[in-house]
Amino acid sequence: MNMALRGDEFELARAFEDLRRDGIASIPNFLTDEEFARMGKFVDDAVARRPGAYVGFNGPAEMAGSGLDELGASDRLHSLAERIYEHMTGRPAQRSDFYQVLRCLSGPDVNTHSHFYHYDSYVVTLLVPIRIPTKGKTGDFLLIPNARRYRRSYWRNAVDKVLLDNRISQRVLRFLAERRLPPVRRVKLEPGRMYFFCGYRTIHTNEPCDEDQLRATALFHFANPHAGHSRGPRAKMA
Ligand SMILES: O=C(O)CCC(=O)C(=O)O
Ligand SMILES: [Fe+2]
Repeated sequence: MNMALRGDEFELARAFEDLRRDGIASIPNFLTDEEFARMGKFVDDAVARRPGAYVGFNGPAEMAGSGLDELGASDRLHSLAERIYEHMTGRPAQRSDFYQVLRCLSGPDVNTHSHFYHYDSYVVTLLVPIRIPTKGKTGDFLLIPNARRYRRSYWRNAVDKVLLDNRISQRVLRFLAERRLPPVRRVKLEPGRMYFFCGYRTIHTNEPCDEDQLRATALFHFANPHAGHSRGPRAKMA
């Protein structure tokens, strides 16, 4: 077992139980208070520079100095993602870079960047909530866990995406979510926790928060099974 993970081992075993039951799990206190404060400050500063707009960051260079760049390069996070990958797929993980995103929602753009139900192209999705509103619409995370299997071919995977990325599917899922009907599940995210789920197999998205609030999440996507193929110009999410 990787040394970097030893302290997290107990939490991980428990989290795998949650994952089996709920399709998503989280590890508490994954970040130190200092790490978390630094990420929060980076987000607050970025949003203050562009008030009322959606602010997005792609890749570690764009979030240099936030601590998220260091986290994405750390052995600890790679070990965690690899363990989760092996648990989910039953196959040995290969070391590869994360596809790293930081999403800061506030202002009128909150609706444009919410309720977009999708599968990620990557097997493991790690989600770190940095700022989550505590009042009004809290921007909950919505999911239908493990709605599809792993696809052998890129094209079969692309068909799943087309079947989901159209007006009818999107409206049906939104209708269900807004009425709190199954199979859509809802998670109130808690800052400080590290959430994970199988982004490749799970239909997921976020609800909007109120326009005068801020909802910021960092995503670390790990292991793209169809890595040889370009993501294409229409890819809106990982
Ligand atoms: O911000 C969130 O809660 C989810 C974002 C997401 O699924 C993605 O960026 O792929
Ligand atoms: Fe996603």
